[in-house]
Amino acid sequence: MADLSSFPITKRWAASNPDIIQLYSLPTPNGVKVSIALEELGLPYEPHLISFSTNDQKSPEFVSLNPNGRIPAIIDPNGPDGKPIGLFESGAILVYLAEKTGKLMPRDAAGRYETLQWVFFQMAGIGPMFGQFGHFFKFAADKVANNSYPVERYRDESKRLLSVLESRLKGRQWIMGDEYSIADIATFPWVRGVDVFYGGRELLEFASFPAVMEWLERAIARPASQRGLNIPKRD
Ligand SMILES: N[C@@H](CCC(=O)N[C@@H](CS)C(=O)NCC(=O)O)C(=O)O
Repeated sequence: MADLSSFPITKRWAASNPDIIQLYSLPTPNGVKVSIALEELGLPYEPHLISFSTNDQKSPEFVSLNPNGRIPAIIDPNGPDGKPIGLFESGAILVYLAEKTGKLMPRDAAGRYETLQWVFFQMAGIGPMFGQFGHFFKFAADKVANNSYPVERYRDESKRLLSVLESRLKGRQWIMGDEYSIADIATFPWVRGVDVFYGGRELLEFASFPAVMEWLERAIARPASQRGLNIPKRD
């Protein structure tokens, strides 16, 4: 049986099966990337709910695994060289899982770099910009009631990013063509989330991005997405 005692997070969120991947998360756009990938890959794992209502993500135990105090994070007891590894940053976790299994990423070098390029596009562009849009449009709307600039700035940048995605998806089933990959898994939860969590569908003019909308529907409909979108279960 794997010994995870060197990871202080396991003192607060105990592993009932330390031989399988431990996932510390919440079903947010960044969190579900990892549960969806794990479901797609069929890897056994144990989800632990990190609750924002009790600020679990800032607790010393959680921060011992992710010093940035944000979900998702994992421990894989069977990491490189058979040793346990802890990881945070959803993009890094997706790349790790793809490389561990040889799935969800093209095998050839050029296809691999192209996939990484789109994963980074999500991590550096779509995630942060959609997140700021949601913050000003929904969560801090009262603070910017007399200043339309923040919502306009992030609305315009989000729409611009959606148009980049639209051009990429026109004539393609998935971001990498016929092959479903971690680039799709990184990206679709954010496009869904900007609608479901922030109510931004109209303001971002979703209807003007038909290829993105069809791709989003296809991605959400996958059985692994249906499961992963609700893992870990909220209280
Ligand atoms: N770049 C990070 C971002 C993680 C992130 O921002 N997670 C959010 C949830 S989607 C979070 O933990 N927020 C809690 C907080 O900021 O305290 C990743 O992709 O893993």
